[in-house]
Amino acid sequence: MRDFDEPDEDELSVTAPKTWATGAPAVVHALKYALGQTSPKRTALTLLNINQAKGFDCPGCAWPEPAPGERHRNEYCENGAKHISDEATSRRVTADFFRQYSVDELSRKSDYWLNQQGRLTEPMVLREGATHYEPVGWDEALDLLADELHALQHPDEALFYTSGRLANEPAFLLQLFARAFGTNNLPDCSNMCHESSGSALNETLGIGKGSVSLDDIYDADLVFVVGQNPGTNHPRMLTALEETKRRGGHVVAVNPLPEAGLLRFKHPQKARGVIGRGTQIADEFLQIRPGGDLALFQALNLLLLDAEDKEPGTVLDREFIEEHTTGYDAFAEHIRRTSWDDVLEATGLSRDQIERVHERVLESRGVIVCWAMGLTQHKHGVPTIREVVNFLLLRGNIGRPGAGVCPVRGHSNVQGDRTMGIWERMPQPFLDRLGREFSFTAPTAHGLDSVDSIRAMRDGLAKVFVGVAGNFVRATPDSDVTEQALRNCTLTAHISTKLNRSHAVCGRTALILPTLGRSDRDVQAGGEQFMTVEDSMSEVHATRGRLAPASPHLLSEVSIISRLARRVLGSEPDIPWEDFEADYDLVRDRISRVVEGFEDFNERVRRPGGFRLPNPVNSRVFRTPAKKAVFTVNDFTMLQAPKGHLVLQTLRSHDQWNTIPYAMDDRYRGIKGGRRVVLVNKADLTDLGLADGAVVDLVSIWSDGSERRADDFRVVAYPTPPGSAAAYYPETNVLVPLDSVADISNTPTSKSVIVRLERPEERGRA
Ligand SMILES: Nc1nc2c(c(=O)[nH]1)N[C@H]1C(S)=C(S)[C@@H](COP(=O)(O)OP(=O)(O)OC[C@H]3O[C@@H](n4cnc5c(=O)[nH]c(N)nc54)[C@H](O)[C@@H]3O)O[C@H]1N2
Ligand SMILES: Nc1nc2c(c(=O)[nH]1)N[C@H]1C(S)=C(S)[C@@H](COP(=O)(O)OP(=O)(O)OC[C@H]3O[C@@H](n4cnc5c(=O)[nH]c(N)nc54)[C@H](O)[C@@H]3O)O[C@H]1N2
Ligand code: SF4
Ligand SMILES: [Mo]
Repeated sequence: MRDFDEPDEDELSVTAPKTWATGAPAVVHALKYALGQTSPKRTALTLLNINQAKGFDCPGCAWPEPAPGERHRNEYCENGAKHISDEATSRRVTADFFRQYSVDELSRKSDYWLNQQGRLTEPMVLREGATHYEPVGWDEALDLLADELHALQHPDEALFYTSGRLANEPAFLLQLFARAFGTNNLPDCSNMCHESSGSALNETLGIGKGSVSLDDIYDADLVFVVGQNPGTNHPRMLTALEETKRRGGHVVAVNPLPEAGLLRFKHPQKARGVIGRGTQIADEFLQIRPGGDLALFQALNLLLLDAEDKEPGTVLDREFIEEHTTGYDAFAEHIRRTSWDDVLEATGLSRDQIERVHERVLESRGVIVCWAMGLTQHKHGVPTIREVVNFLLLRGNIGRPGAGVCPVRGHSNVQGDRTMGIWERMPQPFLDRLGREFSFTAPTAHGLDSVDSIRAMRDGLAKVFVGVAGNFVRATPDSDVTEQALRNCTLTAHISTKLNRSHAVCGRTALILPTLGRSDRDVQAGGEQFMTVEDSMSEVHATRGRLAPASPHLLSEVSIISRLARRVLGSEPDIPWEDFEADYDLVRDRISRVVEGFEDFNERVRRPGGFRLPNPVNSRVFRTPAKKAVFTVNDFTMLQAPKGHLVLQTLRSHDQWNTIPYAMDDRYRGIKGGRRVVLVNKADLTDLGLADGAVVDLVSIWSDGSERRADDFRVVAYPTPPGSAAAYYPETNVLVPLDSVADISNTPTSKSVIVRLERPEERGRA
């Protein structure tokens, strides 16, 4: 249901989607947003420091920066500039603000409005039974939280959620605290994001991370961009793909939508990009039906096997397969049974199109597959990614230059957080090393992920929720269920930079603990501090804020976690929390002893550009039980909606950062002034008897017979594949049933929600 005010949408207008991305207008849009948030001076200071070796890491996506010597003076994109301006805003949320608005009123405000109020400035508490948040001192706030944690019957009744904005040092301390307290309940945003990638890659290659570097992307002969919209979500990836093409490589885009950046790209930092027609990025665009990727890669694998049969010894990398893999025979036998009729139906593509791409594969020595949410957020996300790995293994495209797997991560440090131990299922050797280093026994039972955390709160099994960064209530599925789950808690506490809905939909007692952002200077007893992050390509580097903090009352995340841990744990185990708070080098020393690949961390991270974590896959070392890369057998599946229904994907607009819309526009898709739109193919509209511009409710159906509804969406005729639709997240999260998750990874199926479109006058009649 739509239960809080959103900007007036009478202004909504729709024009044809754009066929190119970036260029001069992008720069103008970024500056406009920046100057709407803060002064020209602060804007200049922030923009000059983004992604520079001595500045701070862009708090946007996890796409890597080029090596320090190769960086542009403005090494950021339009959206990076918006993300940082949003944090560096001069607007402030003060105690007066909380006196003015009750929690109930705040819970009716839109995500946009809440974010626009600015930076949080002092700790606030909502006492049991109160209607308003009130100011509270840091000591009292942390005592209160510590008391609630002590009052639990078991540590597993507490949940510690993180979002990928969190840098390495606080992430390491958070998981240390949670485990010393006695629980592995460390749900994170990754559970809803690339968990399917981690599951598939761990099983097949022995490590849940991507294997390629930026140089590999430049040098590849063929790059697949699957289920990803880089023009909006990883804009500087287009610069890299432009370089791939300049060096003679090719790009295949696989997407249900003709996303602007995939088609044509104009480089904003080069004169030819600002004036010229730009570079055509995709040499082939496969407009696939949602969920058709498993079928596509099975078809490509079948074509490779057939080609090898015709000319034995010329297509497959037999040596690699024999020496480094296992499971080939069962895989090959299974793939040979693939039916073309099924493939064409599942993908909506023609055999010609798939064969053209196959020809390109044969012509290419180095092949990389990049992917994001279009693969991971499906029921069959894990098998689909396993099939992508099969595809790469067949021609030895793992462990050599210009080839490999590239899951493109979302949040700037989401990969680093996992490396630091933020995972409810951290492997036992890590837990052992952690326990040895700090003289305690880490709990071994797996903790709860995001979906299971919601279930636990719903069922009264978890009672205290601590969120470090992020916006749990809006990031998660089944909004009504999730909101009730959080309201069941005795206490919810959020360590945040900005106001969001998770502060308003809260437990009986609630805390807002405001913290420094990436761009803020962080001075502790031991002097000025920096932190570190790891990008999507395993490059670890320093990030150092440069601005005066948003308020004198802010504490860093490291301080908050250390002070809380001291209160909760006392001296048992003996962990020097006070020293950690004073000097982050001491945290890094411990990381270097616990986390693999971080030897001499303090020294190496001070080198310009930092260092790259080794990925054993690149030396063809596979840490699977068989010590080899694993071919897998994946049952063919097809995603189909019953008659009169559509497969709805929930996705990001150009003007939002995850749960936070910055504006009501989605420029590249031609949408302006509103977000309650649903993009539907013209032929489907005709079949459904609907016209472009009609207003409908989106009603999702689930196997238990239950229905969920999101009201009043404007229909936009759009070139989506027949039978499918698209609408923005988080407005549509209410439609995703909590139990609708990907097999194995437990990731909500945000890209395949079965819906029907209902006119408001039909409400309740179906
Ligand atoms: N500006 C901006 N940048 C961001 C974010 C943001 O919110 N705003 N979020 C960050 C985060 S956390 C993440 S995880 C990434 C997300 O980056 P993306 O994964 O690019 O994000 P989505 O908007 O979810 O888009 C998914 C894409 O997959 C396509 N798709 C959907 N279903 C299928 C399918 O079945 N098959 C195929 N082949 N494609 C499909 C959609 O059409 C769309 O182009 O972006 C990061 N960067
Ligand atoms: N339906 C649907 N649901 C989805 C998705 C989808 O595609 N469709 N995508 C999923 C994905 S991929 C992701 S990653 C999740 C995102 O889920 P989250 O990561 O939980 O959400 P964000 O919107 O990134 O969180 C924004 C909040 O983070 C806080 N914040 C920002 N910077 C900092 C900082 O430096 N420190 C601290 N402490 N706080 C900070 C601010 O208070 C801000 O309001 O959503 C998931 N949910
Ligand atoms: S591509 Fe990503 S990391 Fe780079 S500037 Fe843009 S948002 Fe920031
Ligand atoms: Mo994400």
